[in-house]
Amino acid sequence: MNLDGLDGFTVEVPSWAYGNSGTRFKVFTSPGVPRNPYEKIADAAQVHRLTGLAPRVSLHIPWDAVDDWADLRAHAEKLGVRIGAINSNLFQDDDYRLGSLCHPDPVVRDKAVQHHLRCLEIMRETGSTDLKIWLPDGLNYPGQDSLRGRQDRLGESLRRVYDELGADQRILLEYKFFEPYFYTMDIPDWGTSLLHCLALGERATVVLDTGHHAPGTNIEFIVMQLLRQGRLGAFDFNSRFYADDDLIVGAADPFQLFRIMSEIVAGGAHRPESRVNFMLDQCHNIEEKLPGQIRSVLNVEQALAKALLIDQSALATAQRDGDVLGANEILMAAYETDVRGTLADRREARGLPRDPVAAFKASGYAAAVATDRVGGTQAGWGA
Ligand code: RM4
Ligand code: MN
Repeated sequence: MNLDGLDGFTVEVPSWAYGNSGTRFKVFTSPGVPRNPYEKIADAAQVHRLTGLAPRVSLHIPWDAVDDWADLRAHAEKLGVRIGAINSNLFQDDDYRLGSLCHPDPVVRDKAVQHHLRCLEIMRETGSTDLKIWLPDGLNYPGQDSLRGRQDRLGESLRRVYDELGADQRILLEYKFFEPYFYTMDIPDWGTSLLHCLALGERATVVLDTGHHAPGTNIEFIVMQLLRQGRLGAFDFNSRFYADDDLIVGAADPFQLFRIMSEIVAGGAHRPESRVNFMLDQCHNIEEKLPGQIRSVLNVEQALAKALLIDQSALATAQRDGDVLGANEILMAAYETDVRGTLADRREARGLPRDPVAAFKASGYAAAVATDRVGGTQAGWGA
């Protein structure tokens, strides 16, 4: 089995996966949950230590705000990881009730723009290159605001941010079809995100969150189309049973994950030089958080490994010959190959545990942090 295509492949983990989170009804707490960004990064570093796959951590601002960014960066680097995408939080401020970058009041729009400019500074101080914008703006009622006016305001606000990007910085623009608003979101789909990116310039690219589509959406088609345009900047991997569930990658549909990775391989986008940032966007409410992250990272790797096994030349021949079932069988043969043993061998050869989840459980880390992390306030949504 040739899995050389896995070399250099990485997955970025989110700081918020290590804090407490919950449903709309209840936030569950767990012993040992980090109390600050330093402890979140320490947890993230464990995922990398055990999988060798997760060398970056995304931060959410202001949830992860610290006084000394250089110090946080040094802390991460000492633990063998780096600061990844900086996520701007536009949904927890009273001023943003009617929107942020699209708000009808220019004063509020300016506040949201300034928040992004602050995020760009944080990126400079932490060595991050990616500014990730998930826009929570939208409307609950027809007539509430001008659909068109909001797009114009969004374009203007984004332009102000884009014009301040440093040479090595880029914008990752996420879309989501509903929630927190239900009549419409202001960036509900990949087409809207792409149009804004095209208007901004080549350093603006689309983020595809696997949880942000209607049931039945062909996500791999979107992946292919964005890759064709050179505008797939990043993934936010999670699951989607009914709607955005922030569960473990591939929990609902591992075959969909494979189909997505097949388009990634076909476009050569698994290679680091493609600069597609394979991020997780998850919250672990009832399951253990670190094993949840480890499992997710491994699920992405496993789907990529299977996609790398597709016999591309046989597939091309079958497609050219119009061999409908033959072509499908070639794809399915890759999907149905059990790669778990080969991936464990590969880990072992690189000095990593064959079973990272079991190694985490055996390490005593969970018990140690549960003892150490007493006092203070556990991190969670809003902190
Ligand atoms: C949103 C979106 C963003 C994430 C927030 C917390 O639904 O997926 O990526 O930053 O949740
Ligand atoms: Mn997301």
